[in-house]
Amino acid sequence: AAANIGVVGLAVMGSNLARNLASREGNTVAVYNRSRTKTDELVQAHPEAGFVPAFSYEEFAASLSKPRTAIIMVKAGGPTDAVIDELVKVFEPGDIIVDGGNAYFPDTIRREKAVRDTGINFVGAGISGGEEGALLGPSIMPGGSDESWTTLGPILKSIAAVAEGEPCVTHIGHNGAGHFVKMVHNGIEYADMQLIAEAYDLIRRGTGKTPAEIADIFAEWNKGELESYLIEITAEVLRQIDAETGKPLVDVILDQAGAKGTGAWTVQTALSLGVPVSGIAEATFARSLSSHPEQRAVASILPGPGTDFAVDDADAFIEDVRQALFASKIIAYSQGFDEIRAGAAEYDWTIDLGAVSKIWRGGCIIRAQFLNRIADAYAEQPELPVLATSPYFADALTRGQAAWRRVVIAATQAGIPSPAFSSSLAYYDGIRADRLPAALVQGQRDFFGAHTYKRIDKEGTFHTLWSGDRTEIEAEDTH
Ligand code: NBP
Repeated sequence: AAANIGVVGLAVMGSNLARNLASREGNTVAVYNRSRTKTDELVQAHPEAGFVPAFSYEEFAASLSKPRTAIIMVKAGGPTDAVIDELVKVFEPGDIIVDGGNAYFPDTIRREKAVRDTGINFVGAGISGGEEGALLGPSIMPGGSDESWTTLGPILKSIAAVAEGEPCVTHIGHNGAGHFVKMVHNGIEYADMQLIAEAYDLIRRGTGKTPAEIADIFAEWNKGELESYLIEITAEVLRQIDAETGKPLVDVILDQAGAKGTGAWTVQTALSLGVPVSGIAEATFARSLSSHPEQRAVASILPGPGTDFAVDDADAFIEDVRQALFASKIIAYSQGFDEIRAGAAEYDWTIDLGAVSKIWRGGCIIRAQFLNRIADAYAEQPELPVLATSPYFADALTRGQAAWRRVVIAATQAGIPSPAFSSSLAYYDGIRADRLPAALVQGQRDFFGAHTYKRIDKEGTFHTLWSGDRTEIEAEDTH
């Protein structure tokens, strides 16, 4: 037994994670892949890593010191179950199996329970940052038991990204908590990307600026409160010229956005938890809408407002868009953290929301300065019910709301879709409203389904005899 940690699955993520582990003081890394070639290639390409290759699960288990710790980095779903089944056969009680793939958190809850029954620890760990993150330092969101964190914590801390001196990893909570938080991270990523894309589209169509000129605007924004990895790479993408045509690359890329499903999971989960993550939902739907060329071709006959969109004062409009972007971003993150809070309550996890925002400051796709402000907000008020109402964010929304409204009005009048901007504003106006037309919805529900309603002026549950004499009676609560 020569290795203290092992990696199963040596495609791009697994091999980079194995190299990252091997580069840290004190680690010897055992590696195994279903098909032998990947193992041979990795070991030959990186002699400096001192990998201990294994060519069967038995050999892999024998090469690990106890308690054995192995990180699985294979395709999520069936392949993950297949590897767990094999590892359970060769591991012993007290050993630790970590799934670092993009598992759907209910699968992680199921697997954790099944593996725990054998006495082996199972940790579902969300890993963000793509290939580069895996190699140089990802943001890691591990779930699992406290016991497994004792062994695993120092190893994960050694390979995670570092932000302001702190490793971007924390024990999120039990069983599926880590993969749940990773899922919401990806959902927020969808919203952030869509908001940036809408800002770009509005500036381009409103001011006629070229992608390269807009790249300069984003580079400038990246020096202020919007500073983030996504803004930074947006500038790089917009500046890129296609070698073949000489055109901006963004103009030759097909405008159909793909998705691997984590945005949809975030929205589906939010729907079942009853959490309005409208920014993430609109971003996910915007990708779906873009990916139906047959529908878009047919619908192109539908008319727009019939006027050209050209703003009078380009600089003022660009500043309005910047403020609208920041305000909408606050709402998207506020909604995402709301989903984590609701998930924790539903699945009985204790999740420190401030710690979550801190481990997203480095290594992952949504890394940003902004996350420090979220950490501050939860440090001041751990039970904060709506993140957007914390003093810093409430102040930003107060300052930005007029610009935000102007941008949504301009987009609507010009016929430019801005689903994430406008739905975020609608959420803002909804959540702050003194009274909502939900009262009428309750009346309608009571009318056709006797679903009952509550009154503002007295306790109890009521029903109006709509098909009778329309008097009101006290009723059983049928919400
Ligand atoms: P892939 O998701 O492409 O999976 C390929 C790996 O799965 C190979 O090692 C393959 O072995 C192995 N595998 C399969 Br497929 N079926 C197997 C089975 N039945 N038994 C054993 N091994 C099996 O690799 P990836 O892109 O490196 O991603 C790994 C994980 O990390 C995924 O869950 C992914 O969602 C997650 N992730 C990826 C990124 C990213 O940027 N790519 C970021 C964050 C998380 P073989 O070589 O024998 O076919």
